[in-house]
Amino acid sequence: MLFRKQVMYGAAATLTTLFGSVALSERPGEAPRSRGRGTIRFENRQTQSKVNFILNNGTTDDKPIIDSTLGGVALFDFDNDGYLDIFFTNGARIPGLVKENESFYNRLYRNNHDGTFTDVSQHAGLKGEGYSMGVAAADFDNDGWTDLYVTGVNRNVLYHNNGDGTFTDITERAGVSGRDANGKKRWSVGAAWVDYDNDGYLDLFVVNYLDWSPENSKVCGKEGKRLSCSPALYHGLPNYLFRNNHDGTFTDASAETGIAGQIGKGMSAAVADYNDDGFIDIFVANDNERNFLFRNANGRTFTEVGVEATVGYNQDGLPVSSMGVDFRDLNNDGKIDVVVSAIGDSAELLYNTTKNDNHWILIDAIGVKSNRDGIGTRIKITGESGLVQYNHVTTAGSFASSSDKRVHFGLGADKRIKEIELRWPSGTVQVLRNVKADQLLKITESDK
Ligand SMILES: [Ca+2]
Ligand SMILES: [Ca+2]
Ligand SMILES: [Ca+2]
Ligand SMILES: [Ca+2]
Repeated sequence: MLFRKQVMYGAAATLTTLFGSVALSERPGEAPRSRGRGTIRFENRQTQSKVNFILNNGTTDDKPIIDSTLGGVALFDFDNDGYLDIFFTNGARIPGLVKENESFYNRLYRNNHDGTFTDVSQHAGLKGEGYSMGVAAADFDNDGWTDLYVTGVNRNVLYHNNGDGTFTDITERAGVSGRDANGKKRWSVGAAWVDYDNDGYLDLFVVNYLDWSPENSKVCGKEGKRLSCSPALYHGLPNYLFRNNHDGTFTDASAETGIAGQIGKGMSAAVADYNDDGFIDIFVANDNERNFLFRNANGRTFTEVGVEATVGYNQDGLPVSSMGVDFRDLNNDGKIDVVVSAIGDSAELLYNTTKNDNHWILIDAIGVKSNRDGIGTRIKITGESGLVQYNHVTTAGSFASSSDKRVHFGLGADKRIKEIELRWPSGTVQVLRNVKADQLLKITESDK
């Protein structure tokens, strides 16, 4: 497990890899930590790519706290042409929290297969509403097309992918607007798709942050030199868990599952079956407070075990300011490309230009009895050298962002893989033997 320790009121960018996920954050103007270090090299091809997105947080002289926590990126193949497309979230005018002009629109860029991208946000119907924060991509209705959930301060939106290049906002019908029982919208930052009850349909976990509104916004620092206030000045919020009803609607299961009982200051979530009982668990990175680890009890309820599992605090027993989170074993040495969104600046498209002879494999798990995205599938690979690696399918992880669901393994010198074992959420165990490296391997869940 890896999570960042960074004070949240330093504005953060978001890194999401084209082939998996990393948990890194940078302040605007700083070079990404991994760039140029050691043997790994990245080259920013933003100009050539025609991805001209600039993250506009709409900040004002009072520096309201919402201005530093946005900037989600999703890498997903919205048109199923085999090439990853890029979606960015964006801010809005403060205090109105309305996307008044196109500088605030969320953006979808279609991959043209030649290193360039085309802005298709308008046609796709994804320009968005309100002050957006994060994004989570997955195929929640198992129709083969990846859908999007966009979180925000005053709007959360679920977009159904129509399969023809357009999306439809189905938030209200689906029942996932993020408003509480009193109709008050909670400020959501992260979200994660997870099939917590193993019924073959993805459920939605929404990470809520602070009880902020334009009316209760605090100001800090001297007039003319305002600073973003500490999150300690605001109350936290409980998170949401929405259970998929298989008909395009969701039931708010936050109370019955025990999720609603924990108040935090959540920024992002990651999912993994950490105790290997076949039910996926949920880790929430809280800012300035102890983190949560929700242990799944048989797909019905969750127990918060962050402290006993020793992830609640840092090694000094203090809460850490956790922003991004990743549950994976990151070692996720092949060529990994990265997209970065930075407040007030152009996005960066960092292509990995490292020269080496390492081998790799990219696995696309397609569920049949399990959810179609295969989210939650545990993959164990044994290389010809005997090297064993584990990973699992997820799109959650990294700050407010959504990664490619395909699972990448670096194989070092191994040109062949002795064995690939998949343990699907349905319980099915599937084994492939003697597989060659350096390929995208689609594996469909077997029916036995
Ligand atoms: Ca595509
Ligand atoms: Ca879908
Ligand atoms: Ca489910
Ligand atoms: Ca578990």
